[in-house]
Amino acid sequence: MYAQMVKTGVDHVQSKEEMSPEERAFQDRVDQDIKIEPKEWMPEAYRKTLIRQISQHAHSEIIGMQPEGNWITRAPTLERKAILLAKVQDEAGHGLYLYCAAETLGVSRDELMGQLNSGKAKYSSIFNYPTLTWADIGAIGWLVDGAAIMNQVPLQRCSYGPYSRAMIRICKEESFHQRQGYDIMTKLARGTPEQKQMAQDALNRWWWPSLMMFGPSDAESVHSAQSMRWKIKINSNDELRQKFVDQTVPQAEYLGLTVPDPDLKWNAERGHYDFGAISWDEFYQVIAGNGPCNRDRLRTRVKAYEEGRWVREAADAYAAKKAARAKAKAA
Ligand code: BYC
Repeated sequence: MYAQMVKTGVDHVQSKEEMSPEERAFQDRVDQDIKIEPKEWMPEAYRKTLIRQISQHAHSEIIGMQPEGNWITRAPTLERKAILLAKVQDEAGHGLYLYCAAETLGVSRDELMGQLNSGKAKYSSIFNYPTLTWADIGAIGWLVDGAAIMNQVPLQRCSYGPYSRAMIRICKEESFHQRQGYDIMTKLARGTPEQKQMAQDALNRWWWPSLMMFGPSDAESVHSAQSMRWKIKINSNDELRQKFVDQTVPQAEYLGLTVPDPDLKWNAERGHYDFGAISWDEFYQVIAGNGPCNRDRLRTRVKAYEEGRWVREAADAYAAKKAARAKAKAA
């Protein structure tokens, strides 16, 4: 429905018998957990699927700097400000590792930036929601980074070497991000009744969008089956969403906060929490560009890109000068 670019999906997963000898040898390597490296042969759809996923991930990190950046000047203490600054800078770094990993697949940074700035590329739905109070910074760290870790820890084992190695580094930083968010929530939840209410309000607004981060249900997920076969994805969207709920509900209880879901309850038989229906209509609206902040996020990104043009031009001019000097010296 709102899936573009690469057509993979449940109906398109090839059996080994249907594969060419090259494809079969490739699948065998993936099955044996041998990493695929940039110069090696790979099916074109594998390459395109990786570019799609890695670049969407990179764009999410870059756009994800905006909702938190909004609070850097208003952080309540110098320490909180320094921590938030460091976190937002980490997101920029994650974006850069991921763009580099995507570039190893033969796509240029300019092309990827063009896709983001023109609104053609997707980035995580979660970053199209506003950060209205300081408690939102706590909720993002706790819930959004918590969801990101749930999704990204298994990706450290993905089949593509550069992506897998980027994820190892990113995950180390994400766990610090999650802890700083939970620390903010803990302080607020144990603070004045007004502060506790702020924390509850942030949980109310970020809970459902955080569950949507994992993507459509398995039955609706176009890419999951093929991506899991190639180990570009390790777990399905619903598996990770369930793990996230199971891990996060006790954390909310510890804070004395209420998860905004009347249908949430422990199911002893399944050994998991049952939870209420997700508003998929809202999710599809957000990823189609109609969330509360989509236009604002894109406008800010394009402005930052234009304002950085002189830096890119200066770097290019310096590189050209250096190359000309080296050539003259060699002659
Ligand atoms: N938002 O077949 P499906 C972060 C799209 S950053 C928007 O299940 P797939 C962080 C999907 O792209 C968080 N779009 O797709 C940063 C596809 O559309 P296209 C980002 C979504 O790829 C800063 C269509 O729906 N993390 O952690 O198998 C601060 C069908 O879905 C979303 C990553 O990117 C969504 N939530 O699975 C804090 C991790 N969900 O492309 C934190 C790597 C689905 O066909 N990515 N769509 O037009 C993944 O693991 C997978 O790409 C997803 C989606 C699970 C996100």
